[in-house]
Amino acid sequence: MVDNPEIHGLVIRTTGSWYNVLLPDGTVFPCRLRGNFRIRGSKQTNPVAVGDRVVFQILSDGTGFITEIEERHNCIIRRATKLSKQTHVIAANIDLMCIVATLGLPRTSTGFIDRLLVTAEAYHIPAVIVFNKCDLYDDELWTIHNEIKAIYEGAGYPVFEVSALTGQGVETIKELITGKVTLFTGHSGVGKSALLNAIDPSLHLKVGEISDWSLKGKHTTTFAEIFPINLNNSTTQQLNNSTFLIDTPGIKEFGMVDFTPEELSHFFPEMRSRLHDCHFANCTHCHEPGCAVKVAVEKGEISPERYQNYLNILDSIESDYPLRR
Ligand SMILES: Nc1nc2c(ncn2[C@@H]2O[C@H](COP(=O)(O)OP(=O)(O)OP(=O)(O)O)[C@@H](O)[C@H]2O)c(=O)[nH]1
Ligand SMILES: [Mg+2]
Ligand SMILES: [Zn+2]
Repeated sequence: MVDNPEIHGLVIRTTGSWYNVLLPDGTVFPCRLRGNFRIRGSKQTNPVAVGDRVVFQILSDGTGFITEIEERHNCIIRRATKLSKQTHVIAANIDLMCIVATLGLPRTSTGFIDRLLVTAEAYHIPAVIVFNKCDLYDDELWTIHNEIKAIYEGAGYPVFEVSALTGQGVETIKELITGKVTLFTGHSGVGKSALLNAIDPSLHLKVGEISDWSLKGKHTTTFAEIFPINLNNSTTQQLNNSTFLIDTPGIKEFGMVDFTPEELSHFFPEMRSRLHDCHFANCTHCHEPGCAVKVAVEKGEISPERYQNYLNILDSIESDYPLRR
């Protein structure tokens, strides 16, 4: 392989032991990993994820052979199953996490949103919340929506309302994602793939049939995939393939990794800004006297719902933290 040049590309899809790698000119090579390939830490079920930038060489049969994974700016990791030690890299090198939520069909809880937000904070990835299916809202759902929106905007997170069905709000999302690598995540059935199709109709992603729909969701998308997209609207510049969307399979529960119970409040921005006012440096904001976070909750400056979700996450990571050592 002496004269075989090294080529740099982007992993756009992984299936079994094959990785599809995209080159800047638009060519895609099916590649495999060198057999003895290891990435730091052996707990991960997948050494290479979509969004990874890799170096490969072309073999005589036209397939590629990945020799190197370039250093990641970040990646999102979740526990493979609830009590598993194994972890799974959902995607790497993400600029924006777009949490897709719905108030009905299925209903996304704030507890679930907060687990995703904490993960985004832990990996230093900016996050926004997009409520889809707004075409289904009646006055009561708009009231609930506006209450939830106030909670998250109060905590510093942008909240958007869209309908992949009618196109409402989609232009705003296009502006938001231009020039970025954006990961779309959320429960099955919230309309992640439908929203990607609304952003770029040429994607033709598979969307769940209405008739298949059940409260549990159906998992129409079965593996993560990254799509380079071109937005041909007058408000955005020509993109030179700098805009990428990552569609992911729906998740039911998000098993968090990589941080300790003591760190958790650092990942709630509205708590983070008050931590230095707690009496104890290692305050967990549950029962300690002189806790600035609890005072802020009592004063209505921190949402009681976010605080309760904090306590629930704290409880869950305290009970399974030993698993991860
Ligand atoms: N009324 C309404 N239905 C929508 C909207 N967006 C998506 N749907 C429907 O919701 C269902 C699920 O949409 P998908 O795009 O497959 O959902 P998903 O989040 O990609 O689901 P998974 O791939 O299983 O994770 C489909 O029946 C869509 O037609 C919307 O804005 N309004
Ligand atoms: Mg999907
Ligand atoms: Zn405290």
